[in-house]
Amino acid sequence: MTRNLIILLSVLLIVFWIPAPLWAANHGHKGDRAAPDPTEVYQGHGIVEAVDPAASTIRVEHDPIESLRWPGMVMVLKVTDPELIKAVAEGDEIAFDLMRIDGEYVITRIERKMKR
Ligand SMILES: [Cu+2]
Repeated sequence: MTRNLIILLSVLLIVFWIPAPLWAANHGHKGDRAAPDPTEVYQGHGIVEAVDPAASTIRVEHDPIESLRWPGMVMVLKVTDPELIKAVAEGDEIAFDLMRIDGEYVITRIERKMKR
């Protein structure tokens, strides 16, 4: 009886407890999906919080991106071409394309919806 209980608890631990850290570690945006198509383009939408021309990055508060199963969040994203963020400023509402290049999600296109 006691032994069966221990076995049951062990099984429950393995099923419910061990995967938890795996889920938690899954929103690093690097490897959210097992084998993403490198040519696939993901569409995002959000508000620019900061622009860093020197690093070719923007910090954007983006809406959920269903195609990547990302929730809405704030993140720093690299752009493939510094020209893309030349006209972008803090507070701008943007639509953007993301591609996974060399294991990293990067912005390949930006369209300003509304500028502040
Ligand atoms: Cu994100």
